Amino acid sequence: MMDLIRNVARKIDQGERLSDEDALALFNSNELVEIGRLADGVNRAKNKDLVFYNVNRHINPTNICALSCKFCAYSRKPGEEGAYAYSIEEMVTKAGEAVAQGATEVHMVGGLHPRWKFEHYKDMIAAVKQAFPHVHIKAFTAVELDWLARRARKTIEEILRELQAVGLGSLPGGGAEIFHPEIRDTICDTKVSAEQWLNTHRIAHNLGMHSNCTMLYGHIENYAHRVDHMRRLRELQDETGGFNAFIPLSFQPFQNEMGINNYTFGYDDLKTLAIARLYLDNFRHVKAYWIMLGQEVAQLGLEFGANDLDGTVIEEKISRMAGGRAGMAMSRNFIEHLILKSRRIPCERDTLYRPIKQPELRPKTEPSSNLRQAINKCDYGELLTIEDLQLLADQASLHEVGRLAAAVCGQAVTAGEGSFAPTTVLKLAEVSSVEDALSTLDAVAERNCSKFKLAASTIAIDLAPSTAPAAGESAASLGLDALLAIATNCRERFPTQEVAVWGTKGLWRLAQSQQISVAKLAERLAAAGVQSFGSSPDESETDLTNQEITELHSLMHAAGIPTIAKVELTAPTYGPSEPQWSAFLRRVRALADLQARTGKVVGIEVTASPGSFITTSEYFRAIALARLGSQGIPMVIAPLTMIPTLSQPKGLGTASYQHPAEKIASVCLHFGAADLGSIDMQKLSPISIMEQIRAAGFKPTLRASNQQQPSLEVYSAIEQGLRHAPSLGL
Ligand code: V47
Ligand code: SF4
Repeated sequence: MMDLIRNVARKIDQGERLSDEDALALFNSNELVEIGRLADGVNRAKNKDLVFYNVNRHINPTNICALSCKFCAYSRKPGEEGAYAYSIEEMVTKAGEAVAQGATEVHMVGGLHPRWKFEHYKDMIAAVKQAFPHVHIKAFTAVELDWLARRARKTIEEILRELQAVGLGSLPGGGAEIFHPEIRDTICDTKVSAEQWLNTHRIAHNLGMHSNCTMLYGHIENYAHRVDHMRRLRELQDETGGFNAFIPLSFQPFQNEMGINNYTFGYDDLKTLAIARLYLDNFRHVKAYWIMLGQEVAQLGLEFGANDLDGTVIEEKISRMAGGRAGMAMSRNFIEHLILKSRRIPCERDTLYRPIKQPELRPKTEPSSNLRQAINKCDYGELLTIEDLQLLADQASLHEVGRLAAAVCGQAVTAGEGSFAPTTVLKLAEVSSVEDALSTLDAVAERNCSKFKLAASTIAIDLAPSTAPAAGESAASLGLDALLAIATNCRERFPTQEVAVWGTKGLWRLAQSQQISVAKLAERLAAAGVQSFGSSPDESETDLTNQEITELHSLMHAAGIPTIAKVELTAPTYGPSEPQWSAFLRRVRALADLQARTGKVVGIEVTASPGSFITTSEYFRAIALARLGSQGIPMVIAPLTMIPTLSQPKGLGTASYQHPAEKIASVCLHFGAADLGSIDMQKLSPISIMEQIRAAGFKPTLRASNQQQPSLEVYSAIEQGLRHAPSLGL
């Protein structure tokens, strides 16, 4: 595979165009970090450190549509529930609200209204333009234009000239979907053909109008269809040069007639952005459309060749109605925050990519010789000092630390595997007695087994105070005897599962309330059959010193209990300042030193401390640095349920991704993580997580003493992508 990367790198260096075969091979390769690094290089050569965004508003005039594309959750028939159509006054009002917030662009696309005449569409544009002459109107996909032309019995050129005359500025990129007839004829057979779509854009370009282009991916198409799609766009761009930006649109999987209910994998999103950047060598701009990717993947997209985050958007309906979770609007401040946190320079643009204000570019700096030394040390497998790690934190690119960290993972016994621990969690503070605890565990175990045909591999007794609204007794008040009795019983009832205790502070509280030493407590836990110890996800440990943490872990080790430690990254304020790398790295190093003494630290979990403003690219850097700073510790864990996310999901009942972190978790496996942490099977489906891991190119395995691998039928369901295979009752 590295031959492929070398070959592509050589072509890029020599200004040679990638072939379709190259693009296809990249899609089929698992070298995510390397592909991203190449794409980032190409992007920076074109756009330096600039990342564009615009202040805009989407107005979708109507969802009433004459067509019935199979993937579309947005359209309605006249009179159908949920059908709407804005009046021209309403549209002007909406545009006015956006202008008041500084919008320079209005983006208008919608359904093909069976009764609206061409004149009505012209009036729409004219009214908005008259009210706000300085606003750029980007409106109507090639699909809408074809519809208008047919209804008005005019040519596309005539339609475009008339719309241009009343204020149409450019065309959006929608309606392209997938050009290849094998797919197009299935998902939107009544829509304009690829040739018609491309010709409409050709005509617009020849009239001096710019346009965008999109590709709807992540449904039934394969990689070859994607490459075919991009090739046709590249050819038209060669001919006219009229495309501003390429925008891959990740399929939003709700309420479609194709029976697809999976979001795209973050891994696929990033690869698609990067390959688009590499293959579409005649495009200057590649957009990470956050509305469909989610803010987390969109920000990471900036490392994978994207140089544009689209805009503030406000009230987007098309993806929202199809299950988009990213929210309807993002403030200018938040967009800038994401860009600054990826160490790039935000630049507000107009529709034609002219900066609204000239940005200040940083002078290009060569990597310091110290940084090069630190990188060389990594490459030769030498131990890094805390100063080396700090240099990597401050100066190395995310790809560089990712590459180095992945190489460390590649040397591990479990290389190529991505593990996690399906877990049954018992909050001690939420049970009232030993009997209550045991019957709760029995019920959960029974439910999990019948639902997933898979037993948990770990039973975790969490000592943190309850986070439930009606909190019961505190752990300390239920007492040590109860904890020991529960552990002993678990060992008997669930002999193939590991019994873990979670909670550093909880352990101290327990020792204090029982007036025994932690050493003694550790011995008693070991005697009761407790086999591992870790942090509680619900209690931060940033206020504990490294010495306190390592001492507690070493007492556990002395009692024969292996441990997993937590390292939290802190960014106390919102804004461009860097997170507290030094404190983070020192804790990593303290744990690595402990490991050198006891050899019983099984892993370190990387999380953000509560309330911290950690963005996704910072989190990925933290994963990689943790890996590089703790060479002797078997695994770095990106605990799926504790990955910091930027947007919160809003109760989308049947969502395949119950948490946005699920979209990016398996990508962490490419940046030095080997494990996705404990997955509470009451909250997340282990099947979906295995599928994620597999999609990122790793073999999913279960961690901990449970040797009971998923049944073959579960594995084969994953292979076939049958996440909701009815026969399995999943
Ligand atoms: O044409 C419809 C797509 C497009 C779904 O030019 C879906 O700057 C995902 O083109 N999941 C409209 N996509 C949006 C569009 C666009 C968006 C942002 C910027 C620009 C630009 C253009 O949305 C449609 C269709 O391809 N779409 N349904 C869905 N379920
Ligand atoms: Fe209508 Fe566009 Fe939806 Fe197709 S994708 S049904 S053309 S609104």
